[in-house]
Amino acid sequence: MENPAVTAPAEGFFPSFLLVTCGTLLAALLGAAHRLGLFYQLMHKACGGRQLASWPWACSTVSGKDQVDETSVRHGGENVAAVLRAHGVRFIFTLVGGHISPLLVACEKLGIRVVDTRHEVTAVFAADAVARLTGTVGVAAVTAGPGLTNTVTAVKNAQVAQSPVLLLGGAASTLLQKRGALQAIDQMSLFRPLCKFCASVRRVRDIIPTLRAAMAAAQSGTPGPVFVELPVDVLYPYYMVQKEMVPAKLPKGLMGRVISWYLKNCLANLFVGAWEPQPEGPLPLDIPQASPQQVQRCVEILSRAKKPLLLLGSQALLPPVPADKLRAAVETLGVPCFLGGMARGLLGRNHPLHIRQNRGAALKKADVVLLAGAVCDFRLSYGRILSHKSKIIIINRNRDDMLLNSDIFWKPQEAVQGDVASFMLKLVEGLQGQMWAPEWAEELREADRQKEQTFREKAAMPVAQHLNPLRVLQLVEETLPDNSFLVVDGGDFVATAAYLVQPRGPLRWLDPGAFGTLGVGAGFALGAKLCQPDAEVWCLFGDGAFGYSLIEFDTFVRHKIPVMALVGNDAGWTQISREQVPRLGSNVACGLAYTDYHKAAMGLGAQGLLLSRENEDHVVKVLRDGQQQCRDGHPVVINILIGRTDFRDGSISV
Ligand SMILES: Cc1ncc(C[n+]2csc(CCOP(=O)(O)OP(=O)(O)O)c2C)c(N)n1
Ligand SMILES: [Mg+2]
Repeated sequence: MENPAVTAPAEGFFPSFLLVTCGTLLAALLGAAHRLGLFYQLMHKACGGRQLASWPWACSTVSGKDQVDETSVRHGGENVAAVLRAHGVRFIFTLVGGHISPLLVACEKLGIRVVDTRHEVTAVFAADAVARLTGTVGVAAVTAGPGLTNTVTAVKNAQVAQSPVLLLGGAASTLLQKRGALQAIDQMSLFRPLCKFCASVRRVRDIIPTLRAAMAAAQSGTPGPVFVELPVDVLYPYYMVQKEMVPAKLPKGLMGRVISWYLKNCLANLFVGAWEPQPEGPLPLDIPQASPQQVQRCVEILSRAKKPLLLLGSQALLPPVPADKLRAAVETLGVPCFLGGMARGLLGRNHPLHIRQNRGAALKKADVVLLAGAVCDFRLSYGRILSHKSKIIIINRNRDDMLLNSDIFWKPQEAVQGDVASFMLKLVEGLQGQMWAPEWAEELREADRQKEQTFREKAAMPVAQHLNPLRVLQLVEETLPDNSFLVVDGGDFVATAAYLVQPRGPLRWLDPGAFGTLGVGAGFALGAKLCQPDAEVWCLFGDGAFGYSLIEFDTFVRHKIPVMALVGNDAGWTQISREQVPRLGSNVACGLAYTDYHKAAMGLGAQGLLLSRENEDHVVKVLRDGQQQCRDGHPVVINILIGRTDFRDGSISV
């Protein structure tokens, strides 16, 4: 007797095996066809009209509604430029390479100013400055491989500073990737940890939607850099790509025919639908907002405060709220405030609500602290600077930043994830008519005055050699015009300036941000001057930091970008040596020379001036001379020989 339990599976096995095999095969075939773009091409075959292309799938009509027009000289670079223009991009920063030439030429044609720098990192720093100052996306384009690796520091800096930068990178052609092409590396893996959006465009028709998505991602949520890789074959015209991709002499035999079919199909897929009209303008942004209930709870906490304190950080200056609206809201609120990062200068110079010194002491005394875009990282001693007795309200677009070190060193009463400036406007609306006893702000101002008196005393003290940096910076503060932008790049000299020199308005102070990157100066200055050609751009450099930027005076000269650099030349990496010597007993690697940076700049075609003991009574005159030369259209370097003071003793640099 047959045992059904044994025979039944054997009967069903082969049909199911066949079914699975055929299904897998079909799925693989469909997948391959999809990858080769056969479906897309088939759909576009229905375009009608006389075929111009020599291949059946390459369909083109006389009316010009072409799918693959082999004769067209158009190229993907034009699509890139069209999207940038539709997003209001006015500048693109670059260091050229054959991989990206088409997009640069197309940008030039559309009136987007192409500014070529002497190092790719400068191009991205400049894009970062444009992003910060205009509230839009700053754009840089660099070539494949080393061009891109050279940008890494600036991209990371933009990520930490939450600056929306679009980095466009060249790449080997789609077919030659991972086959040993020139400058070809795995660029996506390099930028994925640095950027909030990374994409490699594989077909010309994908350029526009990919760039629109990248632009929106850069500005949405927590802003940051985005990366779009553009292989050469999506940027060059059809006939050039065909020449490179399809060998003139096709191999004989079946294998040859298969290869030839494959290559031609890849080419068709690259270009099919390339010039079909597509929307190019901005996509809607996704910006988190505080809920009315959260705002109401914060209103209640603040309304009961006796000694409230506001700390505004960089995020407060992000769009969509314009800086002057935020400034008005902060003034109406009437709470004394400290301004950090991009919020520096929000209230202009010497505003009665702006407290500048003794932040730690003020935080200890405050009963309610509003951290509006300020983060509990090293700048607030990881939250340890906050008092356990104070009620803390924190608002930030980024949840991780908002809760950084919370429940370890500090505890928020209200943590609100949302746009900072929009929240501030709603908060002020909710607190209408609320007043705080003037004694609190006056107490803080008095502490400021006392601290600033000690600065004046230190500035008047003689130094062993050269000029007292505090005195120089005091005179800079007195000379700095109202329409100026300050760019700062260096160690002790610029950290001292942060105490003594006040930015004249909102978005008029540019520093690297929490990444603390030396070398941002030239790029930031370039971006700032292009955004505000009528403003004066004053850059404060340490001599060490200036080394990164010096060569860009060539860029400033070629592109007629008259900015002024004040180099605090103490012949060393002082911020480091100040601690290294006493703690570890050696000045190794910290020494520089009193280099003639003004002469080096003159060699690059800029103007150079020297300030030293010889002309110490004429500091202001030399600054004014530099200013005048800038107004006459020249970039200027003032090399200021400075001596040592104890002003920064005790401040940490790790
Ligand atoms: C790219 C980079 N390299 C190194 C450092 C470490 N670092 C911080 S401050 C500093 C010294 C800066 O020297 P300088 O620009 O001359 O300013 P000074 O302190 O002498 O005023 C250094 C090397 C850094 N922050 N960034
Ligand atoms: Mg120095």
